[in-house]
Amino acid sequence: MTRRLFACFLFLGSLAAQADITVEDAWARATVPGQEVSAVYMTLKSSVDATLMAASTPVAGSVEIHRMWMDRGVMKMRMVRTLTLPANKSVKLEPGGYHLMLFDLTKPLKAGETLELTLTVKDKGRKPYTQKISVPIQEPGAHPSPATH
Ligand SMILES: [Cu+2]
Repeated sequence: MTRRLFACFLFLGSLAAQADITVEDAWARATVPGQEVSAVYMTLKSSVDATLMAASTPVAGSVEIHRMWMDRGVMKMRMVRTLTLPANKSVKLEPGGYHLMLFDLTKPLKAGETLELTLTVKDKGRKPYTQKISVPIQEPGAHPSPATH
């Protein structure tokens, strides 16, 4: 890569930032007709201390970061404003734990298709930047899950 091209990559902050966040095992839960909510799971790893600020997808009216947990045998769920991504530590979004909740789906999520997801991430000294990922849609049965989403 020439110096000039490299400078160009630095200038385009979002492109330069793409190396920082690794996304693995992403999948979205397939829906049945009439279902307007779903969830997306993945493992995130950042090379520096960072924060997941938000997520969006063209197929949902809104996306929230949620956390689920068991409290004396009862499954509870709450929206969290942001998700901390400590440097070089894998943060799992999985059924029964953290997940991205999709609301007001504009179409059913069919297993075998993919959806585009945009993650908004912020780390120290840098403006929030976005990273686009492609998320495969799968039947929930493909993953052992203690929770409804
Ligand atoms: Cu949720």
